[in-house]
Order: sequence, then C-alpha cells, then structure tokens
Amino acid sequence: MLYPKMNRSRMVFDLGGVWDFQTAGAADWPHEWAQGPLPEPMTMAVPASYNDQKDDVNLRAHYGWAVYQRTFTLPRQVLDQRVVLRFGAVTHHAQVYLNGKELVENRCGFLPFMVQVNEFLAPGENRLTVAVDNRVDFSTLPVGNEGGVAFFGSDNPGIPSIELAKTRCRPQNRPNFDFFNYAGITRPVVLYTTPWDHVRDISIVTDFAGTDGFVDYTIGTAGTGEVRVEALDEEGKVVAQGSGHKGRLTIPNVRLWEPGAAYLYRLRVLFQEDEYEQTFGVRTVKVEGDKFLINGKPFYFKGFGKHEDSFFHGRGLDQCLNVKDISLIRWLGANSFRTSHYPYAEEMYDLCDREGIVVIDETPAVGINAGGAQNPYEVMRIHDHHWAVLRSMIERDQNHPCVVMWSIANEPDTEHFPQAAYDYFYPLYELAHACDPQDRPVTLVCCQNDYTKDIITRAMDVCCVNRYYGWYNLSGDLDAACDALNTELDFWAKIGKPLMLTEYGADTYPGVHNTNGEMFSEEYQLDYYARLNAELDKRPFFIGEQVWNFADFATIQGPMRVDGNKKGLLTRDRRPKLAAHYFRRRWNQIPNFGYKG
Ligand code: BDP
Repeated sequence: MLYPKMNRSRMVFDLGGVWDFQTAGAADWPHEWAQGPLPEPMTMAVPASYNDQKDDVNLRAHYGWAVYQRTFTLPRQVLDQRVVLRFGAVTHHAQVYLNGKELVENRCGFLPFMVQVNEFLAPGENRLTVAVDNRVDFSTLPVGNEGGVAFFGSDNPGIPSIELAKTRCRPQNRPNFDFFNYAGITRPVVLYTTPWDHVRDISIVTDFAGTDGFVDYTIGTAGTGEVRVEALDEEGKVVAQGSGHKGRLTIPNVRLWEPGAAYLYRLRVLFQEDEYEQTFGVRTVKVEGDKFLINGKPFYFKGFGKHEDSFFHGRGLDQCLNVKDISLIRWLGANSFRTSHYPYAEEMYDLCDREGIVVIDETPAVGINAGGAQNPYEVMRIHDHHWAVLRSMIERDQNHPCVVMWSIANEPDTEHFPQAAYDYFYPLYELAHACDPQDRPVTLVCCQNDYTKDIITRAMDVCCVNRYYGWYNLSGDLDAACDALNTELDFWAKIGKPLMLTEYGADTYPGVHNTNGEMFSEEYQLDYYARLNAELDKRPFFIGEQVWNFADFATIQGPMRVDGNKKGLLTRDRRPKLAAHYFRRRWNQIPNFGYKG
C-alpha cells in the first residue's frame, strides 16, 4: 500500500478543508442525501474528529451516522490518468458515494482505504458524500459494550429502577475502552493519479555485514514490463542499482538507521511511465534469548503509551502536534512509544523514521474482555475483522524502519478463558509473522491479571505487560506495590523471554501537591515511578519501560475520570508534571543500547 506522493508521473490533490456536514440517525442515514446538497448542512473541518469542533453536546455525544459532503472539479489534463480516491482514515464505518453512486465501504476506522474513480467522475463538478457511523459493539474493533453496560459505570446490576432506566435511556455508545470515541474523517482525503501501468506495491527487507548494506526488494506492478531500481542516499546520490521485480542491492559503506540517529535511503522504482520513491532505513530487529536486538545490539525501550488526542482536533491528524510530541519525547530522553490502541496516521511513522523514534505498532483490537463474565472469544463477532485489520496494518507499515514490533491486541481476557485466548491469538501471532516480509517480533499486550493462568502472553516474542501495582490495586502503598511487583518479576524471570512494561502509571491532577505524597498528587506520580523503576533496574531480562501515558487524554465521562485520564507525564496541552522532570533526568542517563548488558 503506497502512500500518495507527487512526482514526475503522479499528482496528488488534497481534498482537506471545510466540508458540509449533517448528523443522521443511529441505524442508517438517508441515502438520498448523496444525490444532491445536504438538506441542512453545518461546516466541519477535514481532517479532524467532528465531536469537539462545535459547542454542541449533540455532536460530542452523537450516536450513529453522520454525513460529510463536498464538491470538487478536476483539471481536464488529469482525466486520461488513473485517478484514485484515498482516505487516510474514517472512523469507524464509512460509506462513500461519488455523484450519487455508491463507491466503497470500509470498516476499520484507523487504516486507509482507496478506490479507483475514473468511471465515476463527471467532466465538471463532482459531489463526494461520505457517511460515517461511530457505533461500537461486539462486532467492531475497538469493542463496544452491548446491553447498556458502561465501561466505568458502577451500574449496580439488579436494582430495578436502574435496570428499567437503562432500557429507556437515550441510545449511546458504551466503549469497552478508556479513550474518547472520537469519530469522523480523521485523516487526509486525497485524489491522486498514476499512469495506467503503474507500481502497485514495494516491500523492502534490509540487512548488513561489515560495511555493506543489503536491500532485498519486491515490487508489485499493474501491467507488465521491466522494473528498474536505484537506491539513493540522503544527498540524493545513487549508491546502488538493479532491475527486475525482485532482487538484492548492495550499498557500500552503509549508514544504519538507529534509534536517535536515523539515516534514510530511498528506493527509486522506475516502471514504464511510472516512478515511485520509497523511503527505507537499513536496520535489523531480532529477539535473542531475553534480549531485543536492533542492529545486533540489546535495545532498551524508554517511552510511552500514547494516544492521538488533542483539543478541538480530537483524534484528527495534527502534524504540528506530532512534531511537538516528538520534540518532547526527545526532551524527555525517551526513544520509543506504542501506538496504543490503534494504528496511528501514516504521517506520524514518517516522522518517527526521520527522527529515529522506535515504534510498537498496535491494531485497534482493544476491549476483547467481558470482565470474566462471558467468554469474549465466543460472544464477540470480531475474528475475521481482526485478521483483516492485522493484515492491512502490516501491509501499510511494513517499510517503516521505526516500526520494530507488532502488537496484535491490548488487554484481552487472557486469564478467565486461557485456552480460548490461546486458540484465538496464537494464529494471529503466526499471521503477523507470515505477513511481514521483515518478520519483526510480535507481541500481545496483557492486562493486569493472574499471570500464572495466562498461557498466551508468554507465547509471544516479547512479553508485554500492563501493571498498576500501587494504583488500581495496593492503592497508595508503594512498599506493597514493590513487593507484589517483585513476586511477579520472579515468575517472569523463569519464562526466559524479554519482558517489558507497556503501561504503568498513576492519575495525577496537575497542580495538586502534597507533603505526604498521596494519590493524585504530583509527588505520588513521581514516587510511584521512582520506587517501581528501582526494582525494574535490578532485572537483566527487563527490556523496557513505557509509562502510561505520554499526556493526559480525553475519555468517556464517568465516576473514575475527572475531565479525562490524568496519567500523563504531560498535561493534555503538553506541560510537564513533576514526574516528567524525574524521567528526563533518568532517561538521559540510560543509553539506548546495552543498559541491561
Ligand atoms: C489500561 C488500558 C488503558 C487505560 C489504562 C488506565 O490499557 O487504555 O487508559 O489502563 O486505566 O487498562 O489508565
């Protein structure tokens, strides 16, 4: 899946801007709206989530379909080319119409989709209509609750007045996940052209020995003909060339892509009238024993779980914020993050490639957990969809040097139905390996659980665990938290695989200070991390600390959240809390490589 780029053979037209917008019903939307202008449109910026753009609770709490519309006219010269309409992401379920005709439908709200539109284009003005449904349930990823059960609500099951009210209340999303269910056209919409015979896809696998770098490439084309390839360095100098749909290039005196010291090459692919340049870095990734090796050296993950989340934009692409976040990651001395809990915008991975930031890339499979009451692998209708999103995430992100590991899910139930979890996830683990030409390590991020019963987390290449000792359990007692953490670490020591924390954290209300260092104060967050980190530092097989979260973020309202999740090291507007300064000192002293020998 190639990112749209403008060059000598391809044009890109950005359809971003202010579109017409109208909310519709829950179950469906009036499809006749696609035949002409929307009856009562309001303005809405694209790309961005729609929820926070207006001061209207009906948008914030909207449930069901909403419709976007705009018109465009293409220059005449373009129409003899192949023209493709591409959406970076529409959350969650999209139906797209062009000039009143149904064009394409898509069900993953965090991955791109595209369609060739030549046969649908009018010579003059075209009307593009995009209907989007934000409902989440047992068939979607992320998963939404069914039957009126709220994620954070203590709904006191069994009390007649409450049960009755639940059957009568307004229809609403009940996300089974802890981030606001932002929706809309959240990433760029473009029209791009290619010649009719064109480069369809490119896979790159790299290796090195001595001073030579090796680039194994596979090129997919539409049409037949000769393929020529050239590798260019950062100065644009051709450093290797070859021909054929498949082959190996050797780059002499290669510069490696390394965390904190990125070096990027480009593979220029020439095919008939078409050309395309794919960025890549020469680096290797491998798990060996209890080490995670990048370029053959044991890497230590310092960083975060993050979210795509900001004021006004919601989950919409915000390039300025992404640049700022990478700057803050570097300021903090961190080197990595996980795309919790869905694949991020492609533009963010490009940035991480350039800045040398390491990424764990996660599918939107969050919420596969019914609290032990039901077997989620039986009651949730997600299996085929999960396979599809994993495949297309890997297809999209396979060439990014920043991506070093795939995460197939966050916090599924691995404890109450351990065998069912194993049977569900092990094939996904194998699928990720099979789909990825670079065969990166694969993980599944596990919830705080009875780790002795969980048999799937330990089957992964890296054991990634989210733990809240001292927060959700043993609350406020850091001695007990360290005790429990050590007991668990003794267990993982025997598993013999690399272990990392993909989440640990404490809600911290900025500005709350407390001489006793109690929960929610900035002092507690600092003490929590300082105490737990001191234990983690003693374990040689412990390969990374990713705190929860990089910054405060929006969630559904509920009794557990005060204006969102407050576990950020930074506030939502990116100001450091006390613990950020602590981590800045700590992480600037921890090297990327060789920290645990
Ligand atoms: C974990 C989830 C994460 C939540 C976090 C929390 O993976 O999405 O935001 O806990 O409660 O269970 O802060």
